[in-house]
Amino acid sequence: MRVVLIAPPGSGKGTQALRIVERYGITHISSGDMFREEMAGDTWVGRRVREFVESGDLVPDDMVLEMVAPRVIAAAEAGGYVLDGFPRTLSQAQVAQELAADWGVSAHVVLWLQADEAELVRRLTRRSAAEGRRDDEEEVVRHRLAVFHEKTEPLLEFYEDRGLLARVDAMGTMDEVSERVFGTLDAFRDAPDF
Ligand code: B4P
Repeated sequence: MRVVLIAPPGSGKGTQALRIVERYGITHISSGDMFREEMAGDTWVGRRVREFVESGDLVPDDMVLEMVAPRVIAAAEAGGYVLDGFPRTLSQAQVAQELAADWGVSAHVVLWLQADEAELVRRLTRRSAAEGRRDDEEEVVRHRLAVFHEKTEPLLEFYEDRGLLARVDAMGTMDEVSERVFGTLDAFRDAPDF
């Protein structure tokens, strides 16, 4: 199964991705986790992306694609993937679609998690207090949401036009959201090539 998960910050993208991995036995690819690991290791990549991540801006497309593309191909060969946080711009989506088609690893479905903005801010500021992620501070969260509206929301139409989009209500508890996610993905289980 090959799934793309797109959602505003705080909607439970990373949370639900881990549950999808557990249920369907596919590989989790989180661009955000990759960048945080590079930052924690103070690598060359980590030093370059830090200013973008901590201010809530997007990392430049070429750096993202370089990191994600080989992992997507490897994961598809190993049985499938859930892409968590990628693509996030129209140009990432276009390049990803061409590459995936060339390699025969295109996504089966794009899940779009939706939640009220006030709830998103509440969840992330709670995580900020618990984990101290700098990009979860309220001011940065509001900037990340603005970036999401401007840069990522156009992907809604991109995937809708291609018949890949499935919207999921991300309000409620994590278990309630998982039930809706699984309800959507289970329907694809009998599709060819799954
Ligand atoms: P991400 O790591 O993708 O950031 P995120 O949107 O915060 O997702 P996360 O998975 O952590 O949070 P979730 O909603 O699950 O990216 C971080 C940064 O990396 C970006 O800002 C950007 O700079 C860079 N980046 C990443 N990918 C990029 C790309 N493709 N292009 C360019 N730049 C890129 O969970 C949030 C909180 O809510 C958690 O504490 C969770 O426990 C809680 N929660 C979840 N579901 C809940 C529920 N139902 N009820 C209550 N709480 C819930």
